Amino acid sequence: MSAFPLALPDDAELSARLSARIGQHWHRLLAALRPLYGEGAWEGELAARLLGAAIARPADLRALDQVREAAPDWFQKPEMVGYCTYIDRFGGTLAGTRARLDELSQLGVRYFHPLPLLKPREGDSDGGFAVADFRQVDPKLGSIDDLRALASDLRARGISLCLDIVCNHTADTHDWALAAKAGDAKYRDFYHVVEAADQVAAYEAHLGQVFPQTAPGNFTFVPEMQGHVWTTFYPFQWDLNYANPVVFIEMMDVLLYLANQGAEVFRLDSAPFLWKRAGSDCRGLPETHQVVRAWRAALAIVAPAVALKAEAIVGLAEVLPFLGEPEQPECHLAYNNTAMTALWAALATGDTRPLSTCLTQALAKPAGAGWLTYVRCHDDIIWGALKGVIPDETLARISDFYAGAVPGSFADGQAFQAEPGAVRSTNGMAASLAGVRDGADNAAALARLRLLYGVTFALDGIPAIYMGDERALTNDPDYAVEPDHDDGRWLHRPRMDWTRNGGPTHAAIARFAQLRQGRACLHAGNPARPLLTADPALLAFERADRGGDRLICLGWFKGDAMTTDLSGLLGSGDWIDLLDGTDVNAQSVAMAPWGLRWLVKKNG
Ligand code: OTU
Repeated sequence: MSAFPLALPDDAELSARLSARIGQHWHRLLAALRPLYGEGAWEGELAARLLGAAIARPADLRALDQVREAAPDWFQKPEMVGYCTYIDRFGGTLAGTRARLDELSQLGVRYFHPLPLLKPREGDSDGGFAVADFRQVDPKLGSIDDLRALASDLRARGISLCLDIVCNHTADTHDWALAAKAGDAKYRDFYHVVEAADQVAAYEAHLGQVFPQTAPGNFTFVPEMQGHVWTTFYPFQWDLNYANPVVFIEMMDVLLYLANQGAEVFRLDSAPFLWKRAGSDCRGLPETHQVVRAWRAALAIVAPAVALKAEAIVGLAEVLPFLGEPEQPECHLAYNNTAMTALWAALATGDTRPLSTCLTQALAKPAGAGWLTYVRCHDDIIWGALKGVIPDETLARISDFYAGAVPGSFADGQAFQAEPGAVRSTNGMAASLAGVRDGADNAAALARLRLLYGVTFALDGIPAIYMGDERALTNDPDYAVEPDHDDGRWLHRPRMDWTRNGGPTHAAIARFAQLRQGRACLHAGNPARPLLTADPALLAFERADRGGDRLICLGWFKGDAMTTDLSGLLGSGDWIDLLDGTDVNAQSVAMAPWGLRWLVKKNG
């Protein structure tokens, strides 16, 4: 293995720290990249960018690096609670968001994920996921100075800022794409351009489609390029060519730049799609994992305070590799999307066994990594992630259920696009999918919403609140009125209604967050272990710490009250429900309709 090719900076303290980190991680970086790029001049450029970013890193963030190197489990702490929103829908602008941070603190939030806020293309930008400049903020939201100010306000409150890295593609109006269109060969090589139509067909034969109705196919013919540009998502989102080491280095530089503005977590958007290989489905290829491992090593050298989060909304077997292995770490975090999806499945069917299966499978996660657990996000609920866990016919029925197309369904959602023959995914706010309808009697619907959040907050990981769920905010039925908002996912991207009280949900979620504080068994290093119950509608799982702290979460996925003997499961001793403070007798545990309990030993 080669030594680091450049001299370290004069600053003795920085140089000592860098030298230690380079000793640990430089060989990892090369080991990940050399199989992709061979040995070459790119190594010197890579080293130069790392050094440049290390020198530019502000003092307060360097101090945070040291704190986190000493406590690398910071993102696994039980106190971690997340919140995710579009900036324009929440605070209007970055400045407006800074004025709304009390909302986050009241909910116990320690991790804030604003959806894409970098400068997007004009017109439709897929909600900001078509980035025109990775170093500028969307001028409608503010400036890079506002972003830095938000990051430091958040940090002062103990809240970590998570930013999206839309690493799979750029907007067709990014400078790189414009240069490529103007005929610059260097930038043409930033993208995948296929000249012959039969070659396109050869690729397509193996590829799936993400938006088959609004953006069919995976290629877009671009006359200026005299070829078909690879566009997995919308035609204006051009997939980057990671077979080119310059692309890897440029995106790494973007990560380091944004880390130096104060981002503490990066959500790697569309992570499975990074590497392409003819004859494959181009999802989760081994080379994709090498790219992610290399970014991890780069951050470990320059900004060890920063964590990576994989956005891979696929089956668990494809998600787990993004968490790496002890000797080859990748992301610190990944979305536990199968648990989320199975939770909604349980709410529709009353059968919690698939959720227990997903939780059991999730135990395979490496100990040092963590899940991001959630009830809803800005995307559709993709039922296909449960392929193999729930039969396709049942998934199709669940999809219909949430679209309100099954008699007796409480749900008020809509089906999203899908490939022919595939189960259609689901759009809708959590409250609407749980049956909340403005002006109606929502007692049962709100109990369902509380159940979903209460289970999610008891699982291992960072539980993230999706904006508005804390106020039981419902769908935006008029979403398509806004320009460029015809994609059905805008149904669940309403504007925050600050006047809405939403019933008991806000207090319930704040209480879940509060109860997590300092509870050793809820550290993410203690996974949720499913417990067998006699009734499939009764979910039970345990969180247990080596020190003896233990919590059992019970969730009842039916609309009638019931009482059951759980002495086999709970054993002897007196139990108390943390949520309402009542004593619980193991021989007759009462569950309210859509009921939830967080049980701990009374004097334990
Ligand atoms: C992500 O989602 C974003 O979350 C979406 O909002 C974007 O539209 C998209 O990328 C393009 O940037 O397919 O249906 O396995 O599921 O990357 C959403 C990952 C998506 C994909 C995910 C993608």
